[in-house]
Amino acid sequence: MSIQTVSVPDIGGGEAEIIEISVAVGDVIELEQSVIVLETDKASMDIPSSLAGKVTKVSVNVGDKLSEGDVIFEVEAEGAAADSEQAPEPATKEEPAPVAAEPVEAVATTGVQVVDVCVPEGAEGAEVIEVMVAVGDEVNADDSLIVLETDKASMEVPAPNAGKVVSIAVNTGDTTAEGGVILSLEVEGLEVEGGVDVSASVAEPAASQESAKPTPPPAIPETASAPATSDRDVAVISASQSKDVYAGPAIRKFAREMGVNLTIVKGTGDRNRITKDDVKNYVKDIMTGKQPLASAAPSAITGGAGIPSIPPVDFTQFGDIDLEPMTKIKKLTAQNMSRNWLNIPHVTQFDDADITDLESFRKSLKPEAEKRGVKLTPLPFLLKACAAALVAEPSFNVSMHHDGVHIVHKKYVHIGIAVDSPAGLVVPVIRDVDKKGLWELAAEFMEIIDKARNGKLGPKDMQGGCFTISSLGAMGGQGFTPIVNAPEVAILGVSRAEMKPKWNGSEFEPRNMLPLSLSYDHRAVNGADAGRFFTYLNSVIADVRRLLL
Ligand code: CAO
Repeated sequence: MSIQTVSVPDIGGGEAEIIEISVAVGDVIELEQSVIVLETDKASMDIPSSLAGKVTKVSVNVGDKLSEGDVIFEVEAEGAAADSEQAPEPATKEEPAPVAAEPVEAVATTGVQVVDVCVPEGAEGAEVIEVMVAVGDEVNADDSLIVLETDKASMEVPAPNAGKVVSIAVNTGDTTAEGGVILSLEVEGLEVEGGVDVSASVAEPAASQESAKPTPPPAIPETASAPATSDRDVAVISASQSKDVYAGPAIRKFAREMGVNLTIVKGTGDRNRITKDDVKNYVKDIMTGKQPLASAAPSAITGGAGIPSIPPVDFTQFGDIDLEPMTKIKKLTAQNMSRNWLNIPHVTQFDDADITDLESFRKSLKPEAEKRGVKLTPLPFLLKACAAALVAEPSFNVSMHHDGVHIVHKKYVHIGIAVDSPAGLVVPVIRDVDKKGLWELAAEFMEIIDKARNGKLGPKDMQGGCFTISSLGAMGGQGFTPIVNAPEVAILGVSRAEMKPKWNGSEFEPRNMLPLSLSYDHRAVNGADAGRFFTYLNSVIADVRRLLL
């Protein structure tokens, strides 16, 4: 027994990315057992082990870019017969490693040519499992045209040139014949020996097609060869690429770009193969809320919990019901609440603020408020107090950056107010609260509530908040746990004030106490930040003269 390395064999030049690793330290592997899957933008290939034995070290990670000779893993080899220099080639013998139709060689005349794209050598007898284009489609060179499949491999046949699809000779389910035409492309500005400009020679399409036919592709060697990896090669997907996902490289790449986990996408293609439309529809369903958010690809920040959805219930089996369509705002609120609840680790802290003095001050201002035409509820005072606390505790005026590794420190103080409107819950934002006086805030507060209740808020009126106040004080309740309005850092829940006995050091005194609950994003701030903010806030509410300090 000796420790030997298994390296990347000849993969046709260039680099390929590891998309799957099927071995781990301690695994006992067999000769030619698939150990990793490499992928370029056009091809996926299983890399088999050149050695049998026990894996002692894996030197690569998913996402690494590898090229020929790079070490994949070390193995305590059984016997020392093979070494990495004698690695079996990545494509298995039975699998075709076909090559796509070559682009037409530039030789003589130019014009509009009709180019037939033919079944690549080695792919005869394969089944057409997906036709990815339609007549009239404009394609770029290397765009995938059809997907062929044998019992061992799937392959995408790319366009040899950019052009327009003028006819398609195959259907899903067809079995391909050697050299058979797959489809014809109208290609512009091509120089082809003996080529005929079809725009001037439509009467003889056959001749045009014949003369413009691409150079036959090079033969596929009988024995296994290096996998097709050049840009114009056919993508070969081993059936073992992933036990759970049935999709071609182009779809896998597309899914990765969209951040979609293919294992949860339902394939509608032949034998449940995942098509590009399946991925697009999946994303569309997530965006429109048809698909539960929990099954989306896990984000870098959350780690993804994979929450199972609630099974559907037929309520009519329990009695009569009415089914009311949700308003747009209610649907959005439902989505946002679920998103915020699932993504943000909430902590909620409770306290009672003494508003005895604030209330007597507010009541003393009522005549003046009437003269000014504003209604002075406790809310404008709370706005002012929250702004002061955000200024005094800047570590709390922050947001989690969407990259998950930065904190955004804000030099502005914009505060949202949750308003219960006939259409649903909306949160208009009052800007620069710290710079505004009480009367100005009271007037603006009335104005935005009026806009909110009459459905007059624009998207900009509801953006940019640092913090939200949600008051259920007029309705009652002793406390609640509000949900943070992402990307804001926190939300203050305000419940109904009531007279309570408070110990003043020598006796119990009746004081008007306002129950407050502060929910915050524990990714962005710690309990200590929240504690300092909350204590300062309560001190300002208890003695509004502190706002002058
Ligand atoms: N305790 C006792 N009384 C209170 C109070 C409190 N915490 N807050 C307000 N009040 C009183 C007001 O002073 C007013 O009485 P007066 O007319 O005698 O002064 C009365 O209750 C009615 O107030 P209001 O509702 O007209 O005004 P507001 O400023 O308190 O609230 C608004 C405005 C828009 C915040 C509120 O109407 C609203 O829509 N709240 C819903 C918030 C919500 O749904 N949040 C979601 C919950 S989950 O996050």
